[in-house]
Amino acid sequence: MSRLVLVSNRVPDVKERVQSAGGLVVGLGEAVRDTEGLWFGWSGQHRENAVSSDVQIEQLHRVTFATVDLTTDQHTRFYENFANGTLWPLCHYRLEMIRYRREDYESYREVNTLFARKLAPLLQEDDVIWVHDYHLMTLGAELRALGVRNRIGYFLHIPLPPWSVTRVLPCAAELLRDLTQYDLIGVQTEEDRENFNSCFSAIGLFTRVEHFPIGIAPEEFREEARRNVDAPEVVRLMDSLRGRKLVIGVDRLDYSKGIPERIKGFEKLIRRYPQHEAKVVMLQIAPVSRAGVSAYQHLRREVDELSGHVNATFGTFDWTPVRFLTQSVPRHVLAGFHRRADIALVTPLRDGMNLVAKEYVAAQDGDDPGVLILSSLAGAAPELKAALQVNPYDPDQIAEALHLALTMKKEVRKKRWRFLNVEVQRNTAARWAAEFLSVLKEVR
Ligand code: GDG
Repeated sequence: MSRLVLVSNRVPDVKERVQSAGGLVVGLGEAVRDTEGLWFGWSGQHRENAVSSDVQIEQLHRVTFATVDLTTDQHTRFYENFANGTLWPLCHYRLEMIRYRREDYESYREVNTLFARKLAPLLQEDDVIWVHDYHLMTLGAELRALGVRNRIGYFLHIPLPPWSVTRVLPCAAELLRDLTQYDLIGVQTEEDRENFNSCFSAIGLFTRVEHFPIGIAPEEFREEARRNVDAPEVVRLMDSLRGRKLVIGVDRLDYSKGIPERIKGFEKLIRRYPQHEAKVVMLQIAPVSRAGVSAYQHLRREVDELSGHVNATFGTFDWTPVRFLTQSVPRHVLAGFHRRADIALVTPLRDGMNLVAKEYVAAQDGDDPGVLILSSLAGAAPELKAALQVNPYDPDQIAEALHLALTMKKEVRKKRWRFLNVEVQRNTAARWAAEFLSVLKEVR
């Protein structure tokens, strides 16, 4: 059986390797579980001069983890500036937020070249290589230039806009040309697939693109939620609510997630439907992410201000309407919170998929489930049609959906949840990985 080689910007850190974390790690972890695997990527360390640094190798069961360091300059230009300051806003349709500098793009190419040079000597003839995400668009072409003839697949976890938007990026055609060196490109949705094809046809090239919506490990998450429904932190949260309904949001603190619009929607709910005043609490968990990028610092201030404004306007001495947390919550506690929450508010302005929506569904008690309010612009929307879908740019729609959810009869909640749960159970992370790899193995 051939070996599977995974390449992603970050490889799971030591803690994540033994306990399951997010969907990507779980999905890929399951994909390598029954085969021998190599997982290659950045160590998470950056130092002044890493050009001559060796590959660090660690073995865990049948998986070899191979990591390299980046220089401080590469970390800034490749990771913060180009990947997260140029490609991320472009792919999330936020043209006004794009910062493009040619030096940053050159650093992006340089890091992809470095990855290829360090990875190539570790490869065996029949390895199947699977490269992940927007940090590594040109890695396939760099490996080909070094003579690597193995099958190489690529999966883009975030959306890809159509050519009319993508062409804004000065190096778009170059990146697309390099992407055609992959044997198969996987994306989350049918729409992303069509967009990729529109981009390739605009530059007169072709490569195979298919959509493979990513899932979670639903059984595992449901068990985690069940086990932790009375965990000390969950009990403390419930006590603090004093019988009020709980609306939960869980997102990296990222401008693609629509957190300000969501708080405005919650504010409109209280204004428009006074019957909910002092009867509902919104808990927004938003661990700080990419704090080195200025747009993220700005967002932090905006959410601070908005939640402070709602609390100062409507709060009473014993009711704080919005609780905004920027610290990460342990996964098992999160699972317990989800099971207890009456509503999940998942309203990204754009999202490749959005695993939180699926985790919330998996965590519910089928006899008394909560309601999922989901952005129609999340990649999960085509699968999760039984959610209350809203346009995330419209706080009025969010307010109406919240009111509907807060007053929804149990029978309706159960019926909607059953439809959602079928989807979440059917399309697991393991299945996602297996389907991508089976198509990759048959192309050419
Ligand atoms: C990218 C794409 C695509 C969040 N806060 C905490 C925490 N989380 C976990 C969630 C979930 C994961 O992080 C976030 O995954 P998402 O899919 O929601 O979003 P991105 O991070 O933007 O992921 C996205 C995904 O890749 C996979 O392809 O779906 O569209 O943008 O698992 O639960 N986990 C813990 N504490 C937190 O405070 N433990």
